[in-house]
Amino acid sequence: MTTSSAPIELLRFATIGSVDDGKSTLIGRLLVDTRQLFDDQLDAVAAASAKRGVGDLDLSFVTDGLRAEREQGITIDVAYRYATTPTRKFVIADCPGHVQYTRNMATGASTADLALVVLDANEGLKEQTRRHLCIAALLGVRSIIVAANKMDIAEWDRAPFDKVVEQVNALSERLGFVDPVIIPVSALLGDNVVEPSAEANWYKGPTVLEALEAARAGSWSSSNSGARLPIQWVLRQHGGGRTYAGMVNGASFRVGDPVTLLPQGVTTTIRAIHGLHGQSGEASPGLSIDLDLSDDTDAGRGDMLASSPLPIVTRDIAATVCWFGEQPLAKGQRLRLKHTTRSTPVRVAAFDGILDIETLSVEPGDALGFNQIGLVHLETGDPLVVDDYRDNRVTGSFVLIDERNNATVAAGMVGHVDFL
Ligand SMILES: Nc1nc2c(ncn2[C@@H]2O[C@H](COP(=O)(O)OP(=O)(O)OP(=O)(O)O)[C@@H](O)[C@H]2O)c(=O)[nH]1
Ligand SMILES: [Mg+2]
Repeated sequence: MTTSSAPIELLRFATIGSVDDGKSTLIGRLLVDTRQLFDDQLDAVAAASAKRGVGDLDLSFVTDGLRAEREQGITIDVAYRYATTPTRKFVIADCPGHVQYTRNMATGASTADLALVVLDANEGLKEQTRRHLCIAALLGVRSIIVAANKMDIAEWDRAPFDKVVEQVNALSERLGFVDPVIIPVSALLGDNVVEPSAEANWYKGPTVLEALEAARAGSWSSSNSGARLPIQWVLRQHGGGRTYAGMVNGASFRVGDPVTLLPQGVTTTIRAIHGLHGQSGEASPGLSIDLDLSDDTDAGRGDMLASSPLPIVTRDIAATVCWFGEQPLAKGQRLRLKHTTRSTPVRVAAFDGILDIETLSVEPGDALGFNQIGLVHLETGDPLVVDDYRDNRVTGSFVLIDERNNATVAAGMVGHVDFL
């Protein structure tokens, strides 16, 4: 319990950066040094470390729990962890850095308020780190904290750190990250993670924990759109009539508000809102509710109830996609698109350009290779009700599915993003 009147804010963050640069070790260090782990959890990590012959305590084992991860010493799947300090609650997504698993990183970063970028200060900004930063920017992440890691190997020499600062600042300006905080750390030894380092007397900034506690929370769910209810279920009521169930996003719904059912384009008002705890006058983003409307409407799963400003209804989507399929994405290709509660066939109608992650320029091209980012036009079988991704991260995003094997092969954002 806190004694202050303000509620403790929740910050969702994801670790990003190239393989082996120390993301999991940093999270392990953060959790151990803020005493988030129980003795039996620490014992299990120590036992696994001894079994693999990796010293007393391999901190990366705190999040790398899969057998394949421990055997190969890499993260494969995103591991979610929770932490609480006297001023903050954290939901942590520890993502993999290996190029093969970039798709998992995109999943982990897609709900983050902030990215904790970990890079090896001795090696500088690598291509995979640039790729992760591009994807995080596309996914709407605006804040980053950069841990220039393995400073123990650099013997706390300031030169490699200064180089990282220069590289990160140049890229951040292009990608729209606001005031990145860049910190020299040793995740392995714990310098500047929770405890300030005695080694870097030239560094006067915050520790990683202090920077995380000071960061802006809640940006993931902030939006410029009106209220949205992608309909999940239609519930038939006793005595006729029906109500619509789903999860609210974008803004709040209030009883008496006008709402439009899309794609039908029918306008009515909200008669009642039923939540988990009974009836209420208002429903805010993130709540699962059941809406009762004043007029009889005929809607189904995949339709959307929306308040002004309204989303658009379209079958031609200009989008930015990160392609994770093993075979290239080509013009004319058919896939399935999943957007909120709707799923529809889709065809790649045109390529508008491919992002060069080295120069951040957009080059012409007619196919997207593994892990490439491109601008496309998609033609959908059914009309979709969408917002621009910059206005709403829920109704502005989608995934593409290869129907032959049901694999998710792309993450998509509605609109062509600013920096491209
Ligand atoms: N010397 C030194 N080694 C470190 C430091 N941080 C991490 N390491 C080592 O770097 C290796 C990789 O660490 P991980 O934490 O697994 O790296 P990762 O970024 O999570 O890797 P992926 O999740 O596979 O992308 C391990 O052997 C760590 O012990 C550090 O600050 N100093
Ligand atoms: Mg890892």
